[in-house]
Amino acid sequence: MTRRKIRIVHTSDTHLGDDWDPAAAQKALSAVVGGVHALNADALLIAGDVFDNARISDDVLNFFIGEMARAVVPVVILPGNHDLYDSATLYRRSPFDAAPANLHIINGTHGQRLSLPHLTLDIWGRAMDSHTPSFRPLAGIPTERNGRWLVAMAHGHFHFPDDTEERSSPIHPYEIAAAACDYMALGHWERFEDVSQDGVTAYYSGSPMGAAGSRNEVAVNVVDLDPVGETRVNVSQAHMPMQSDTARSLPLAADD
Ligand SMILES: [Mn+2]
Repeated sequence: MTRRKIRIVHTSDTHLGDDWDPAAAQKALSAVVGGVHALNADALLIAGDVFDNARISDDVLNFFIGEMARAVVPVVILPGNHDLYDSATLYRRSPFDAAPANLHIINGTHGQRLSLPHLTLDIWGRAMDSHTPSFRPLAGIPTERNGRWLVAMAHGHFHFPDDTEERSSPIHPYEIAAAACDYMALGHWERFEDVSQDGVTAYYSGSPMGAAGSRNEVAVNVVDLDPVGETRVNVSQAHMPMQSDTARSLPLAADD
């Protein structure tokens, strides 16, 4: 099989429905979807904590589903610790009955592989059902390639080599190094971070606003996979403006 040259936008930790500033989280997600179009991306990955908690209203779910339809390209979601795929998961609530065909939710709690044949792309992830030290986000990740691009998604805490504390949902350097993936899309940390190991490219995207470090824009990871390029995997950060109600409502300057 000939792999296609593709571009993926990776984000995480959008925390829709948070109590602190729900409007900002929604505007940030809309800016990410705008970025998917502006960057001509082939797919969007959201690596966990898409939603802040399981008590969020149907309005938030309906907003999200509308935005995913607006994305048009395939969107793959991996549940994280704020939006667990457990017996009470929000991903089985009725608004998802109306989800568009381009929205894919990884719900396999022992690992699941999705195929997007037109992109020559497989995506593997393990949906989190409990945020504990025994939940291993990378347990069961493929160790062999099948000719397609393989992108892994994982939501958890990267253990630096000198990290001695036991954390929930740990991701160890040796697990990344052993993975047969072209890119690992990580979530759980609010900030952008390169945690690549032994030639396996692995990044946290950070949350859209957290990675941008600004209230007026968002940042996402742009992952270019090119079968003939000198570097098969290239990762960069793209910044997009966030539509701000405050900015829109500012009065014109007196001398305008
Ligand atoms: Mn998290």
